[in-house]
Amino acid sequence: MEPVRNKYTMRKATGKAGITLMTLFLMTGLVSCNSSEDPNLTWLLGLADGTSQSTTGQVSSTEIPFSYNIDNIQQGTGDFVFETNKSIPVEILVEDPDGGVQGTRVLIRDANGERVLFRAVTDEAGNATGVVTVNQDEQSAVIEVEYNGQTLYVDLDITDVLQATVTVLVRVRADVSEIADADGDGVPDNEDDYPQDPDRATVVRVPAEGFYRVAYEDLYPKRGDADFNDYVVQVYHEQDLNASGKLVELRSYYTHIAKGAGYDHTLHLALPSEVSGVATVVRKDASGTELESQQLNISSGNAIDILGRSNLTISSSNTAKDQTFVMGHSAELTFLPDAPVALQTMGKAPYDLFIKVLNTGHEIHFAGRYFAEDGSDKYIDSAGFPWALMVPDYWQWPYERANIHDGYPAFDDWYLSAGTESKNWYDSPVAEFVFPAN
Ligand SMILES: [Ca+2]
Ligand SMILES: [Ca+2]
Repeated sequence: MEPVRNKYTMRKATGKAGITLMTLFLMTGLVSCNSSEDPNLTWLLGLADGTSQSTTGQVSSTEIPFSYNIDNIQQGTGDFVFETNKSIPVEILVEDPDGGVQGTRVLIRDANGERVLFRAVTDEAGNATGVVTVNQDEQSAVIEVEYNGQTLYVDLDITDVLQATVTVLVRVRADVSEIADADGDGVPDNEDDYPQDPDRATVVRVPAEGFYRVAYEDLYPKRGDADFNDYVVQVYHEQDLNASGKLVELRSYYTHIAKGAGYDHTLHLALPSEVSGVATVVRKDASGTELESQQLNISSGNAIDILGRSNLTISSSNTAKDQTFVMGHSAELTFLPDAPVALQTMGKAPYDLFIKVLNTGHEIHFAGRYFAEDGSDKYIDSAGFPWALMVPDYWQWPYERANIHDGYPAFDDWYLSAGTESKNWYDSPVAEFVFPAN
């Protein structure tokens, strides 16, 4: 198909219907939703006794003068659930002297400017709302606003931030321009990850590079021995977002990488109960040969089977000193929701990824998700420890008979400070205690 020239104009939110002939040009999208009613945001905010911090700035070094205001809700104490990543809801409002500006492209990159964390186009009120998922030790990000053919930059401090609201006030009125947009979704061809598909605009990878490693202790409800090598899997996600920034397809990739346990396990994923759709799981052996494919209708939080019995999905425990690392089986999940889903509704990767221990019949989930009637976390043990950890892909699990305290001396600083110190504890392993799995 030949690209067509579409007219677009950024439009005043306060304008009346007559001026409504706008078309947005979207770079890529992100969520548009009322965050105050969002259950996941409520959950996030409920975790902390947050405080607010406001930052303002004036910028006129570009040809387009603008000012900005950032309201951050900062993380308080008492909400530590052993998380090494964080998802930050971000709301951005772009205004000019006449009010909110529709059709402005908004992009958030990491501090290096290399990885796209979030992309959206402002809605009719001038708002773009989404979620940025980064490691806990990430301290800053950069917001880019495309305006009248120029890029406005705002630095965003995300240290300990639970939620950010950013208002960008541009002192010149929005222009009208033209874009080549073959599929007519409002995202220019050169920025559209799916230039021929009006239902998709952006691919966001989570994590932005590499994998997460997820490690489980399997003695639940008994305390574990803190070796975090009983069942280890690595995972990454690709989210397809439409032009308004909602999730239209999720692809998740799982590989079994260690089994330092006598017990056997299976791996499962539960999506939020309000999300429904069709899941397809393709399972492959260690050489990448397809073993089976399974399709399942998902609703009401019913779980998706990801990987089968752990004694059959890897040929080595990958936990002994004389072993060479081998990869286990893998699974590729494709989930097509019945309707586009706000990223805040989806929650934070790796979502509710859990194991079932076949020998005990127990499920093991991440902390922070399931609570007993007395309010206690079902997946924090009597010593205040979780049975599941998620870490970046260069984390190496302890050898058999070693534990995470030996392997990562800074781990104790991290959890004893409730996550405020040594946020990058996994960067400093002690080689004699950890399996060289890279
Ligand atoms: Ca397009
Ligand atoms: Ca498209």
